[in-house]
Amino acid sequence: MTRYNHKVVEAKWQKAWAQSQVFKTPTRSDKPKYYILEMFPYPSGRIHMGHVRNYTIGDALTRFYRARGYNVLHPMGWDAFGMPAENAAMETGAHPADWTYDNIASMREQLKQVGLAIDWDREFATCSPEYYGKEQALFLDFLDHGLVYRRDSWVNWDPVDHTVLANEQVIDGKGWRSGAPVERRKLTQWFLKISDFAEDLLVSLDDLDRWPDKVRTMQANWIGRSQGLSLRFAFDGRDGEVEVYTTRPDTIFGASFIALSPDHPLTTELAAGDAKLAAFVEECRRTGTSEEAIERAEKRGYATGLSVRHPFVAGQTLPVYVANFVLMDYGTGAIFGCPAHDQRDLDFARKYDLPVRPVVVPSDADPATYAVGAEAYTGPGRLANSAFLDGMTVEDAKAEVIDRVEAADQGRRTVNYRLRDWGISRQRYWGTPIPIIHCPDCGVVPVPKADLPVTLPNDVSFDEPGNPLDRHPTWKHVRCPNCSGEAERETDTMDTFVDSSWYFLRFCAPDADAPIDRAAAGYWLPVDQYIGGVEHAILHLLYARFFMRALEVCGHVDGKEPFAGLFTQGMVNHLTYRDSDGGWVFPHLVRKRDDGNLIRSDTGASVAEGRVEKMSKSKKNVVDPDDIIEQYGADTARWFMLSDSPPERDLLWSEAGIEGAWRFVQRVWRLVAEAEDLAEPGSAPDPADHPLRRATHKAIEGVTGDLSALHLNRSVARIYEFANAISAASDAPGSVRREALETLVRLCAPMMPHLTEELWRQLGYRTLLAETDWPVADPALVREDTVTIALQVNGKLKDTIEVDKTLDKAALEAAALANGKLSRAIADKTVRRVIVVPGKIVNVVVG
Ligand code: ANZ
Ligand code: ZN
Repeated sequence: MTRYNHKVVEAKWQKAWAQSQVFKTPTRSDKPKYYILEMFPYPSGRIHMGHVRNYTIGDALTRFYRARGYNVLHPMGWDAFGMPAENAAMETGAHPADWTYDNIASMREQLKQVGLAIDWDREFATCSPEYYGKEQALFLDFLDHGLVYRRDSWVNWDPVDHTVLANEQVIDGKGWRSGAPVERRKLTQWFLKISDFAEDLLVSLDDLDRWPDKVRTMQANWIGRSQGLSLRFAFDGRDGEVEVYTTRPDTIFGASFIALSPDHPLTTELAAGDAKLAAFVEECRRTGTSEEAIERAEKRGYATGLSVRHPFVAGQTLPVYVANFVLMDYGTGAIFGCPAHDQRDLDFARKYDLPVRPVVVPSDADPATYAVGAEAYTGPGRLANSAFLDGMTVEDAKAEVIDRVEAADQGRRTVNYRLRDWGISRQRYWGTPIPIIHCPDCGVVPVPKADLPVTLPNDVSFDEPGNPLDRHPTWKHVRCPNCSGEAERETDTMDTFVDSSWYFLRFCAPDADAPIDRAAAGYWLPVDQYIGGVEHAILHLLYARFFMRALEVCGHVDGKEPFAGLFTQGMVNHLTYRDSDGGWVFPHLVRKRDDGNLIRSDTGASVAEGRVEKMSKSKKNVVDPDDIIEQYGADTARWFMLSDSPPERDLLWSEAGIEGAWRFVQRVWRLVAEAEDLAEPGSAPDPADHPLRRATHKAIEGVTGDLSALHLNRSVARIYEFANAISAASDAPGSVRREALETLVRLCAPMMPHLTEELWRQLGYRTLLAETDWPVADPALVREDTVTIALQVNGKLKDTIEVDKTLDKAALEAAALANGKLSRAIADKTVRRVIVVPGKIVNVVVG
C-alpha cells in the first residue's frame, strides 16, 4: 500500500466540498440551528499559527455539530479597517485598499488550504462600502434614538506628527513614531452611549453561564460599579462649595486635603488669574490621556490657597489642591484625600507634608499606637479617631456617614461606573466615515439615508501627517442636505471596534438591504459558540454586547446577548533561539549536531536555546503554517493543534509534536487502507457483543461527550486508545472490524477532514463523509459491566477491587475477604459484622 499523499488528497477534497457546496448554509431549516463563529481575522498579510488554532477549534466543532444534525452557520470575513493599512501606505506607498484586499486574497487562499467547513458565500470585508454603508445607517439610527452624541474630549496629540494617537500608540508618554512627548488636546468627538446600559451589561453577566468566569470578572471590573457618596464641602472664607465623590465615606475623619482635577471648571476659573497654576495645568496635560498613564505618573499637586470646612469637625479646615491624578471624567472630578487609607493620597501627602491620620485600625492592632508607614492600609478593621464612628466596622461607618450627610442635605448616595461612554471618532482615513455634515447655518446635519454610503475617496496621499480626509481637495465640501448651502463633511472615521460590534449579525444575511435582517438574525442569534483570544475579553465583547442592546432599542434585533457560549483559546508558543550575538534565530534554521549542540544550518554558528514564548515575528520563533501544510498536510497540523493541550491553555509548538501527529495520520491511513477481509458496507457486526464492538461504542460515547464539552484534546487521546484497540484486535471478524474502522474514520473526521474523506471512499462509500451523520453509541455496549468496590475496616479504606456488576451480596463478601490488604488489616481481630452495599462498599467491623 502506498503512503498517504496529503498533497493530492487534500486538494482533491477541498475541491469536492467546494463543488458540491456542502458547507452552504440555508437560512432556515427544520434542523435545530447552531451558530459557530471564530473572531474574524484582521487581514495583516499572512495567516499565523494562532489563526490556525482558532479556526481549527471552530472547524472541528462545526463538522461535529453538522454531523449531529444541526443546521450550522460557520462564516468567515475580514476586520479590514485599521491603522496597519495606513502605516503600510506611509512606508511603501501602497494604497490602504490595495494593501488590504491583497492581504485578504492571500489569507483566504491560506485558510482554504486548512480545509475549513466555511460558508464562503457569506464572506465580506468591513472595508467594503456595502458593509460600512450599512454601519453608517446604524449610526444614524443610534443618533435618532439618542444613543450618539458629540462633546469635547481629550485626545493624545503628537506635536511633531500633528496627529491624534490612540492610547496604545503612546509608549512611555511618547508618540510611537515621532518619539515626541505626547500632549493632551481637546477635540469635539462622537460618543456612543454605552453608559446607558452599564447596569444591564453588569447584571446580565450572571446569565452568561457558558462564558469563562475570568472573562465575566474582567468585564465586571471594567464596568466598575461602585457605590459611594457625593459630598459637598463648603469653602472657608469664600462662597460656594466643592463636590467630591468618595467610595470611602467612613474615612472622612482621616481627610487631610481636597484635590481637584486639572480639568475641573473651578481649576480653569482659578487658573485664569494664576499664571503658575495655568502652567501647572499645562504640564499635567502633557501626560497621556489613558488612566494607566495618569496612574503611573508621579503624583503632583498645586496648592490653590483655598480651603474648605470639614463637615463634622467644627473649626477644622482642609487645603484645596489641584492634583494630576484626579480625572475629570470620573465621579465629580474632585476628591477628598485620606492618606492613611489610599496609596495615591499617601504618596501625595508625603510629598506635600500633609497629615496622615489612621482612622481604620486592623483588628490585631492597638488603636492608641497604630500608625501607617509607607503603605496605606486598605483592609478591614474598626474605626478610631473618628468621633461618633469610633468602634464601628467599615461598612457600618459608611452607612452612618451617608445617613448623616443626607440628613444634613450636604450630599447623597450615588452609584458610579468606571465605564465611560465610547468615543468612536478617529482622525484617520481607513475607517467608516461618520455620516454627518456640518452646516454653518443648520449645525450638525445627518446624511440622509438615501445618500448612503458615504464612501471614502480613493485619491488620497499619506506623505504628510494628519488626516487625509481632512486635507482632501474636494471630498469634504458638500451641500447641506437641509438648506443646500455650502457645508462640510465630518472627516472623522469610526473606531474599528464599531465594525466588529455587529458583523456577526450581518453574517446572518450578508446581502440584505437592511443592515440587519431581523428574521435571519432572530433565527441565528445568539451565536452558540464564539471562539477567540482572551485579549478581546473586555473591549470587543463589551462593545458587541452594548451594540445588541442599542440595536434592540432601534428595533433591529430581539434579544440582548450576542454570544451564548464563549471560548477563549490559549496562545501558540515556541522555543526561542539566539546566536552568540544575542540575535534571534528562526527555528527552521536551527539544527542539532551529532554532539547534541545546536547550530545554524546555514552558517554553522552555534545557537543557544532560549525560553518558550508566544510565537512572534520580533523573536523569530514563528512557524509558518504554509510550510507545515506543505510538508505534513493540513490534517496533521489540525490534529497536532487539537491534541497537545486543552484548547483554553497555551500550546507548545514542537517538531516532535508535529511529527507525532504525522505518524498518526499515516497510521490511521494504514489501519484502514490496508485492512483485509472486511465485510461489505452495511453488514451487521457479528458477534454482537465482541469486545472490539464494546471498545467501538465506548469510543463513540467518549468522543461525543468530549467534543460537546470542548475537551478536544481528550477526544484525541480517546481516539489514540481506540486505534490501539483496533490494532490489537486484528483477529476480530470482518464485520466487527469494519464497524470499528468506519467509526474510527467518522470520529476523526472533525479533526482530520481530508484523510477521513478519502478513507470513507476507500471503505466503499460514494457519499461525502462531510454529509454523513455522526455515529450513535449503542447503550447496551457502553454499559459498564464491572464496578469498583471500596474495602473498609471499621470505615477506613484499605483497598478497592473491580468486580462483576452482577455479583450478589454473598459473593461480594467472599471476594472482599479474599483480598490480601483487607485480611491483613483484619489480622487476628474478631470480625463482628460485615456490611455489604452492592455496587459500593464492603465494610468489615472488627473489635
Ligand atoms: C476618599 C477616600 C479615602 C477614597 C480612602 C479612597 C480611599 P473607585 O472605587 O474606583 O470608584 N476618586 C473619586 N473620584 C476620582 C477621580 N475623578 N479621579 C481620581 N480618583 C477619584 O474609586 C473611588 C475612589 O477614588 C474615591 O474614594 C476617591 O477617593 C477616588 F481611604 O475618597 B476615595
Ligand atoms: Zn444647512
